[in-house]
Amino acid sequence: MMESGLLLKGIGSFYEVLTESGEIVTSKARGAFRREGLVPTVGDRVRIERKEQGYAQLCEILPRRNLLVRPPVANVDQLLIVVSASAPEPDWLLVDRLIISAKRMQIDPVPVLNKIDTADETIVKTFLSDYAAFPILSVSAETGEGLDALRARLAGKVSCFAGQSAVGKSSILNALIPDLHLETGVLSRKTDRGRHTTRHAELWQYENGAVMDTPGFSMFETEILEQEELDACYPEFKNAFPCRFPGCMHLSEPDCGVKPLLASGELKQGRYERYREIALDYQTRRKHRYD
Ligand SMILES: Nc1nc2c(ncn2[C@@H]2O[C@H](COP(=O)(O)OP(=O)(O)OP(=O)(O)O)[C@@H](O)[C@H]2O)c(=O)[nH]1
Ligand SMILES: [Mg+2]
Ligand SMILES: [Zn+2]
Repeated sequence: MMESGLLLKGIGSFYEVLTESGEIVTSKARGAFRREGLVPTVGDRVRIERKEQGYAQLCEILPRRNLLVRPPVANVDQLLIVVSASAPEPDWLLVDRLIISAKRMQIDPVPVLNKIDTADETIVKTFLSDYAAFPILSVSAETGEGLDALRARLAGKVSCFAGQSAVGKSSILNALIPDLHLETGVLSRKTDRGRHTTRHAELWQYENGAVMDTPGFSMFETEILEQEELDACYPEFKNAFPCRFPGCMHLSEPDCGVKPLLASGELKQGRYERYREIALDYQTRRKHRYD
């Protein structure tokens, strides 16, 4: 009997598959995958067949809607981009770059402000204003504030947590899943490095979906973007009147449709300043593309 499931974790050539009936079944990959150059990946939607001797075979990998390389995970629905309301000071440029990486892979970016129990007023203001065009959340892993809304947002989806080190990604997951016991805090990280702990990709089933932690400064690389592709990563640009010049970089060109959005408040100054930096960076990379 064939069953569908979600690949949560790989251990050698065995894979833990969460079936539709909610059971976790250890399955062995069919030998043919290797010959076909297919690697079963965490997040894969798969078909398994249970065998007599109490084990199951992973028979088929269903087509993927996206595939991240670092960490290796497939079919991600949303990227929770965590920033801290106190320390460490937010790296807003990293947030904006993560948003772009997510959008390029058809992943919904969800900026999450953690540590609101120790909030710095300026950080909170910047977060709420700069990311108003996104489905933002404010939480505290410490007090539990806002976690119900986060739980609702995670339901039924495959979600990845990303962001700077020490913003509280693992702490949030521990608060959501009581028996998870992920290592948190600076000390545990030092120990990790000393022991050369390999952190592998693993999904945890959660609220009819699944979640994944990623360590430190995980960054998803993006290919070089054309200006129009970059434009599409900024929901704030949606109501911009078309610019006079096609491929307008919205820097200081005449009759630019993006610049007026600053006056109307649809585009925030901070987002725009970081946009300029990112746009110029892509321009440089486009110029040197064939070097
Ligand atoms: N006050 C407060 N401290 C928090 C909160 N969430 C996490 N922390 C603390 O922040 C520190 C870092 O938390 P982690 O969960 O390890 O951060 P991380 O994002 O997983 O860090 P990396 O694994 O290094 O990427 C720990 O000392 C936590 O106790 C919170 O909501 N409020
Ligand atoms: Mg962590
Ligand atoms: Zn323009």
